[in-house]
Amino acid sequence: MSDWATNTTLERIAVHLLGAGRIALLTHTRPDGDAVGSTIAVARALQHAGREAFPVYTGNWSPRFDQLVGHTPVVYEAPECWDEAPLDDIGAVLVLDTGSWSQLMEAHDWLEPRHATTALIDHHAHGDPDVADLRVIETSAAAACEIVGRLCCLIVGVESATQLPIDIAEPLYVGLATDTGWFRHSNVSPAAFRLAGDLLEAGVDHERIFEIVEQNDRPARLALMQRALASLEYFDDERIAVMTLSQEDFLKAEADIGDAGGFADLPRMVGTVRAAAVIIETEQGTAKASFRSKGGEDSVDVNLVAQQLGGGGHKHAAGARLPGPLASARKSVIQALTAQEARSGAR
Ligand SMILES: [Mn+2]
Repeated sequence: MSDWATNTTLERIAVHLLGAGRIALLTHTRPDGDAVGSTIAVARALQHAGREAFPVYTGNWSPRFDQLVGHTPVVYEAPECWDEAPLDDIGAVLVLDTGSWSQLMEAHDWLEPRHATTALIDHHAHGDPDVADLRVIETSAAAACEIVGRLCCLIVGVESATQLPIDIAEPLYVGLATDTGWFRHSNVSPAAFRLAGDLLEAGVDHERIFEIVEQNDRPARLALMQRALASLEYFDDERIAVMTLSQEDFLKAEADIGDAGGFADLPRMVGTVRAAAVIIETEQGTAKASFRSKGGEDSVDVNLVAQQLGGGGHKHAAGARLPGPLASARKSVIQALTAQEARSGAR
């Protein structure tokens, strides 16, 4: 939609939140590091300012973020939670790291009538403006946490992120680090490194955070990765790489969907590969595709590929949900990817 753009300031969002008694923080379903980091950081900033705020998480929860959440009160969504305390008495809502109804499905009926008291902060190129009346959207931000860092400074009342309390600096660092692939992806920018530096100055222990978030997997994750790699196929002179994971793969690896994060990054280590996809069969028999691509002149815009398939995201990282069965989803993905690769010039 055309009015997917900033229409307010972070200062006004801070005033809006501080003026509310209790604040719910929503993010996209199956929250990742940026989703968890940004919501936990704002929850703690508001608590520092004497307000009651808590994140609400929907969809599969990844236990690797348990330590990050710590003792901060959060709501793990259940169908009945929307009618009960603490969600029955909310003065303001902040949606972070998404603005798409498709990623807020579980919250939709609760959230839609609250749009006038809802604010959103996002860094994605597309979204639904009717999710929130107050919007700050910065597509140049490497992570939602990059924008949220400034909001936290306003809420806590400090000049710079170097002065943020450590319990706010840590989750911000997790969001920034994970959304940039630990400062490897194309979204790495001077601003991202400046914030990272500020957060380290605030006391963040990089090695500890890395170990908690990235070196904390179950053996099931490697077993699932083995199966994903075994399924790897190349197309278009090894420019396109596609992997699939069926429900049987999850069963045999004794893994669940939370163990499959980041697999689409793996084929990019091959020199010829310009874009990669991993397609996962869901429990419902539908499919979920994740896309990644490399930069450069012949870069494949996987946001366009995902959009063609009803999804979206960023130029180098995007996703889409497809109807099943897995084999037909795989066919659609290969078709869309190779067509986009052919359009991407420099061939
Ligand atoms: Mn993000």
